[in-house]
Amino acid sequence: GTDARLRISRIPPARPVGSLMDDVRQGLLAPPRRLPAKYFYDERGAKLFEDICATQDYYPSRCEAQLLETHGAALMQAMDARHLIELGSGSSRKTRHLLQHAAPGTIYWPFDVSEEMLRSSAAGLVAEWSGLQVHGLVGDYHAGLDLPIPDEGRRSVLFLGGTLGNFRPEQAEVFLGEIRGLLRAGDTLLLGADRVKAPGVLERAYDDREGVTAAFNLNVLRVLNRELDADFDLDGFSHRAVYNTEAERIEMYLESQREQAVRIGRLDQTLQFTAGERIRTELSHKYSEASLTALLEPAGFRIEQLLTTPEPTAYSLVLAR
Ligand code: AVJ
Repeated sequence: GTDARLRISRIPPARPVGSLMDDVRQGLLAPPRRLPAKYFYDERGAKLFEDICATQDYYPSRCEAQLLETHGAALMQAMDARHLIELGSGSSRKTRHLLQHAAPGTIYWPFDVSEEMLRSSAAGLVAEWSGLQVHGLVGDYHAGLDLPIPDEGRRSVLFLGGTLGNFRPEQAEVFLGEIRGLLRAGDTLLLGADRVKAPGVLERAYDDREGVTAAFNLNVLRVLNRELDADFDLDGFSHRAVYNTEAERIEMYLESQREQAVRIGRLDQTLQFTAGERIRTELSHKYSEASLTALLEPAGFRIEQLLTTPEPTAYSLVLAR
């Protein structure tokens, strides 16, 4: 039955990872104000991200889905994996283009912080494919990749959506090293990476005309209000997305619309914002073939396939071994 093929485990942090309180203390109390992007993803934020993927303007997930659909069979054959481990699996919707080519006995390990989304997508997958086992992992991959994968069988790590881009290059290299620690000779990494392109296309993708990205960005203030007993007025801040050409990255900000004070109850602190003052909420790096190689090679990966959608919305899937 489906129950025997579905398990969910909680993954405790393998190492201490800064709490929201620590990160707010470190990043928000004084300018330049910034917050780690991972706090977007409470249940509401995870759903808003799914909605972003359905907008006209946010091309990466559509491009990635198209690459997975077109090349899914060949990728699965090249990976030849018994264990498919997906970091930040979300709804697993795009991964279906791979899973539909899975050999019987394949085990899919979706790893995500959003338990509700993980449970419902895992249930859907085992119901649809009788040859598939799903072992969902609930946790934060920033706290390490010490995962209960059995020794037996080839592995492939899937890190899709371009999420590696949220790390600064030096952190990305460390994280790729951790991924490599999960893999043995012959195992693979399938990485989604958004490409450097015209700033206008990028800025539109991160400030979509339906306003979903704006709602997603502002949602982090709701997270702070709830978790830290803060009193951010969501109408007092607006969404900004700027492409930094030098650093080859989108930077998202929340900009204070006026001079205002914000109380953070659990820190017993009051923040003073000037009009126009910004909080940086996300970095999303864009890659060239050269920068991808420069990131992957020192981590011990060799690029085996580089699949890219056409301009103006270039997006790549990298199969590395
Ligand atoms: C899920 C991190 C890949 O950076 O494109 C989408 C998140 N932020 N729109 C990205 C996001 C604004 C997304 N990642």
